[in-house]
Amino acid sequence: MTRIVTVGAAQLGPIARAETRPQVVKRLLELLRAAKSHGCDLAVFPELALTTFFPRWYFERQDEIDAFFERAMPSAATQPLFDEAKRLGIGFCLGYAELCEEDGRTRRFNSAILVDQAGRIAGKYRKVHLPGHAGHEPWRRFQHLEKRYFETGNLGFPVFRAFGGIFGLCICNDRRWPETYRVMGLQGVEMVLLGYNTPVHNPPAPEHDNLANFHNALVMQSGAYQNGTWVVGVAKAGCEEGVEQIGNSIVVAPSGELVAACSTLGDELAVARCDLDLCNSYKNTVFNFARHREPQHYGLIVERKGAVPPPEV
Ligand code: ING
Repeated sequence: MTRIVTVGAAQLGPIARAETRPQVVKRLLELLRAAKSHGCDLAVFPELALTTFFPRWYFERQDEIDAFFERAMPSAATQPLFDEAKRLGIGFCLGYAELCEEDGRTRRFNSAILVDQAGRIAGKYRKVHLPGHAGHEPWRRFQHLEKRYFETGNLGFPVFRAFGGIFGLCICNDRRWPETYRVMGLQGVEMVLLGYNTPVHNPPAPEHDNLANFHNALVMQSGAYQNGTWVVGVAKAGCEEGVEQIGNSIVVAPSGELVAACSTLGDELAVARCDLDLCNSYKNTVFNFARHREPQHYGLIVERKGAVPPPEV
């Protein structure tokens, strides 16, 4: 029996700083209902999907920063999303800023959850690769202060059994690092879900700006193919508080092929019917880790490079 999961990439256009949680949740509900009407088993929302991408600004007061965080999940603002998803029998993936008390202290993470069709939280992830900088850097056109506002995720890269398969979560910059997919690939992941807020302009490397969309697709297509997994990447897109963010939300097959894409920079749903068994066409052949992968040799290559003196010139 084939294991088809119909997934909706639920891209969001800009979220203004002044937009309230209820106003944003209303947009999420519209996309969730559209996903259900298109036969989706789950809808994937972007990173930090409840607010504007606030790490673009330097804040000093903690109360100003904490206004962007959720103290519970579901929170009062997101309960309607959980209720409607359960009523419709559709799951979802949601990125949000998490504020919690853990190990006797207040913690803040850039987090994402996977909610199943019964409205239960089936998986949770906290962003590991926090890009940008920790201090105010006024030379930048805009800041990227994730290292200031979030701790590094402390949950690793787990995978979860849901929707009849093995699912994994990551967030934004995580998608640029091959280790992200490989750690989940070694756990047999069949579908990786991720959201992102990606400015077109990267202040430290403006020469990359024209390749922003190419790099976005490149990293997800390679991660998918090299680990025999589906990858769903969903943008918060458009000009958000004066910062142009890429769209280019996509669904990538284990072959590395793009099977669905958004074409606007606004709220848009791209739908794909994904056969999870297609993963085996790669996991059992080209990327059969048990047969072909040689981790015992990888460290030697690094050691040899370090130990061997440079050739006499
Ligand atoms: N955003 C960006 C991302 O990794 C970035 C940061 C932009 C890195 C451009 C490199 C180039 O897509 C987040 N939120 O990680």
